[in-house]
Amino acid sequence: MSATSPLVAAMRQWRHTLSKEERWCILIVADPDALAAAMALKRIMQHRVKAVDIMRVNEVTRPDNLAMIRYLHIPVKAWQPEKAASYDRFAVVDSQPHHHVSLKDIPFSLVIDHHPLPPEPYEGAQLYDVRPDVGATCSMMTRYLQGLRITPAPLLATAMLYGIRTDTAAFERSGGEDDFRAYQWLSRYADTAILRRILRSEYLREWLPLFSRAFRSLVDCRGAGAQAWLNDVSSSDLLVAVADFFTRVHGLRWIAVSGIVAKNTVVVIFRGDGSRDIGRMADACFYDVGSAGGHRRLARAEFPLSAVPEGMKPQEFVLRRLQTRKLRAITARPATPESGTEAAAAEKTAPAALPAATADAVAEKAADSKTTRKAAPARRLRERPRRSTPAPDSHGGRSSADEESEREND
Ligand SMILES: [Mn+2]
Repeated sequence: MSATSPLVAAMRQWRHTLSKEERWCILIVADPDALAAAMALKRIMQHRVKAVDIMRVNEVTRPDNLAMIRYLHIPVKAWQPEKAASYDRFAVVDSQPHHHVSLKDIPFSLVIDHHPLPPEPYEGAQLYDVRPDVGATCSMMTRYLQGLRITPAPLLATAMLYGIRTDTAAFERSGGEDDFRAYQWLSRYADTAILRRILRSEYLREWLPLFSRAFRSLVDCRGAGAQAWLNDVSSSDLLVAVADFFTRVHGLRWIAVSGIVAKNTVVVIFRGDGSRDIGRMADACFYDVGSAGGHRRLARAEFPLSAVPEGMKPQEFVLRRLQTRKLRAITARPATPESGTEAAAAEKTAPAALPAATADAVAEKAADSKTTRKAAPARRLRERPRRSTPAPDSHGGRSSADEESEREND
C-alpha cells in the first residue's frame, strides 16, 4: 500500500474519537462528487455518533444531479444557518471553508477535499486531508473505505462512481492512478442500471414544452443545418439543452437554437458536427449586433432585442442572418481567451461582457457546480480554440469528447 496509509491511520484514529453524544453536520456545495463523498463519510461515522446530517449550501437544479439524489436516496437537506447551534461538530467534504460564504465562519473538525490548498493553512480540524492532485474527493473516500474495511452498499458505490466520473469527465479531463483504481474497485459494488439512469437524466419535465416548440419551429438552413426558435426562455441553459439534443441527429450538420432571455436579449446557441467552423459562422452572422463566436463545434451569439430592425420579428431576423451572412476573413476574427486565468477571470464578469465562447462554456458548467470558487485550470477548456488551424478532425477520435466534457458538470 502506498503513501495513503498514514492517512488511513489518521482516519482510524479520528474515528475512535467520535462520541455517541455528538450530532454531526456534513456541509457540502452540492455536486455529484460532494454528495457521494458526504454519503461515504456518513457511512464511516455510522453508529458511532448520535446523528449525521448532510446539508447543502447551494441549490441543486441540474436534472442529472436531481436524479442522483432521488435514485440513490441521498438524504441531503438545504442548510439553514440558524440551525447551526443544534450541531456539536461540522465536517466539510469536496470543498474548503474559504470556498463559500456559508462555510467560512464554521469551525470544522474535518476537512477532506481535492481542490487547491488554501492561501493560509486551516487551523482547528482534527482531520485535515486536502490533496489537489487527486481527481475527485470520492477517490480519497474510497481509499478510506478500503482502509477501514468497509464494503460500500450498492447505492453508495454508485454515488461514488458517479462522483468520480463527473469530476474527471469520465477520465477525459483529469484523473490519475488513484482515481482509476478507486473507480475500478467501486465498479464491483455499484448498480450500473441506476448509474445509466442518472446519466440519461438530462432534461426536466418542465422543459418538455420547449422541445415541442423547438420541433414545431425547426426549419432547414443552408449547408444541411437547421434552426429552431424557442421565444421566451428563463435561461440560456435551456437553449443549450435543446441544442445539445439535436447534436444526436445524424446528418444534421449544425443547429442554431435561439430565444429571448430576460425579455431583452436574443441568445443563439450553435452546435455543429465539426464539418464547418461553427464559431466562425456565429461570428459572421452576428458580430455586428452583439457578441458572437466560439469553437469549431460550439458557439454562441447574443445581442439586444433592440438590434432587431423595426417591424421585423426577432426569429425572422435570426433566420435571415443565418441564411444570408457570408463568412468574414479569418484575420478579422476577435481573439478567444485560451488560458485558464483569462477564463477564470471571465467567470466573475457579467456574461454580456464575455467573449461569447467563454460565456457559453461557463453557463453550461455553472449550473450546480462550483466554478466560481476555484480557478479553472487551463485543461478545463479543452475544446480546440477556434483560432487554431482547422484540423481534419473528423477522424480524430476525440470528436465527441469536447461536447461531452462540457455537458458534464464538475
Ligand atoms: Mn470534487
